[in-house]
Amino acid sequence: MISPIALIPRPASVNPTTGHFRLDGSVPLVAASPAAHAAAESFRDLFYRLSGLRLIAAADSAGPSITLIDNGHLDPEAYVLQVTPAGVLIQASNLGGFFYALQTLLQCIPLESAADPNTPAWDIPCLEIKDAPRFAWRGLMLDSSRHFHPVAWVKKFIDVMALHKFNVLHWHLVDDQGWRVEIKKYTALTAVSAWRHQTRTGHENNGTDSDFDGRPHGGFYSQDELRSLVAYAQNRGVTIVPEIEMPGHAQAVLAAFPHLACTDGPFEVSQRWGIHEEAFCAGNDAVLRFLEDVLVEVMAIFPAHSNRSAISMGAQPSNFIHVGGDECRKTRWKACPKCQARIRDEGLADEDELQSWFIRHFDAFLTARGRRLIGWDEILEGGLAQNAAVMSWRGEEAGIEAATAGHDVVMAPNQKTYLDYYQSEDKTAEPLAIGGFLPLQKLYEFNPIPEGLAPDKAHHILGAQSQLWTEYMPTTGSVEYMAFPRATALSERLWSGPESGDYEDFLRRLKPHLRLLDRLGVKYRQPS
Ligand code: TNX
Repeated sequence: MISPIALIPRPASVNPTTGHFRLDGSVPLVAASPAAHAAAESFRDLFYRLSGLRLIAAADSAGPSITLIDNGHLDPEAYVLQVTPAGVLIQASNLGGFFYALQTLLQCIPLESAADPNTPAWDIPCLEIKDAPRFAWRGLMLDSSRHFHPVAWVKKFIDVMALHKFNVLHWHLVDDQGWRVEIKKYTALTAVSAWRHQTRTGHENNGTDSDFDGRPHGGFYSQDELRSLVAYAQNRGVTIVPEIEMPGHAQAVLAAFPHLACTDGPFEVSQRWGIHEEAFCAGNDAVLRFLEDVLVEVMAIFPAHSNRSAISMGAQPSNFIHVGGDECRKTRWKACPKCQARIRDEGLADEDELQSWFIRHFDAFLTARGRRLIGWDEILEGGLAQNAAVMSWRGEEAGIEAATAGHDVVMAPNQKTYLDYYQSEDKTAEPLAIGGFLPLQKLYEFNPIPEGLAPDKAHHILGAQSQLWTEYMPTTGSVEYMAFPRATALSERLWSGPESGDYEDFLRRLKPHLRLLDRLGVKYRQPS
């Protein structure tokens, strides 16, 4: 019995034909070009974990095979997948395209139907699929500062992202509660800033001062680990965009380097949530040099790709460096002689313009090194260099404003994409979350192109992403529970476009998809 195929995200076109192709241990995976080979290797690894069968790799084959061939006429990430009784043929022009074709093929394989686990064989229905993504930026943001995530789990997260054809992991590596990147020049960042003494329990807004768990928490990624993750992601079509927060969300850094603050300190790596008053001193040149040094090492870990003007993400390292820019309270700056002197010397109107000056400094620094700055939408306030890109999180207005002004934009509106919001209206039935209510269906109906944006500016919307802020996700299991299947719904909007698909049909296809997540051990929330 061949089960009906159910693909997520829905391909641009699916053409069923007659017959089936028998996949068993004798069928080689044939890849000639380096891009095809890299995609095939990643897939072999994934398929083995899902099915127990290690496909044979080959450079050519005379008999039935899964063959990957280069087709330079296809766009990056696009693919053609043909299953005939004689074999499987995949065409693409880059690693992403090959990998996505294999992911789609995976969803066509009725894994449950293998009769004998010792000699597995599956009948894949014949078909032809032509597919390409609607948006270039299909992202998830992971906050590994509020809670640290082990490298092995980050790899699992990348695997699950890749299964959904997500191609950007925006990695929030720095915040008040912990610094997670090894920086060779400033070892105190990992000796001190990566560790907090304990963590707030319960909700920040209704807890008391005694609500702390009394357990140290922390960790960091060595540069070697980060490089291996960049490569791991790249081989699965995923670009990692690192985020180094400035000038706010800096308390963990200030715990190790108090002289970079406006006031004397001492400061501690924060044990609680919410917006903090501490920030880098924007009037102190030592702050600029310190962050430049950090960015130099970050750029070396997350190297640029050669095609510097291209937006095309996925299967290549990131040209973008995210500098945060959100929620900087300027209280300290108002009372700081150095900040006030900077405002005077640079002819700035106020503290808002000081933040804008600060961000422009780093925009120039990154641009001079062939990189592009991206930041949360506060970076728009006070003006922004044209090349910089904006992540619209406080609703969609900032995205509209930025795109209208000619900036590239990634949509991340909190009410529509924040996965730290509750999944049910009955909050007592759910694990503690930050607040809000964002059900599966709302993500399924999310349109990355904001209403009210002039059609001739829509090309500035690179795509969108969901955010996994982890204040209230203490374990990797809780991240998985909050992420899936809501991110599954988002993946379809980003790959297939806002026009396609109705929710009931999505729910039907979601069932077999969740069985794949089961096989990967993802602790998703059962859709109600
Ligand atoms: C706001 S969104 C923040 C984060 C919090 C999040 C919680 C943004 C740029 N900043 O620091 O974790 O809300 O939802």
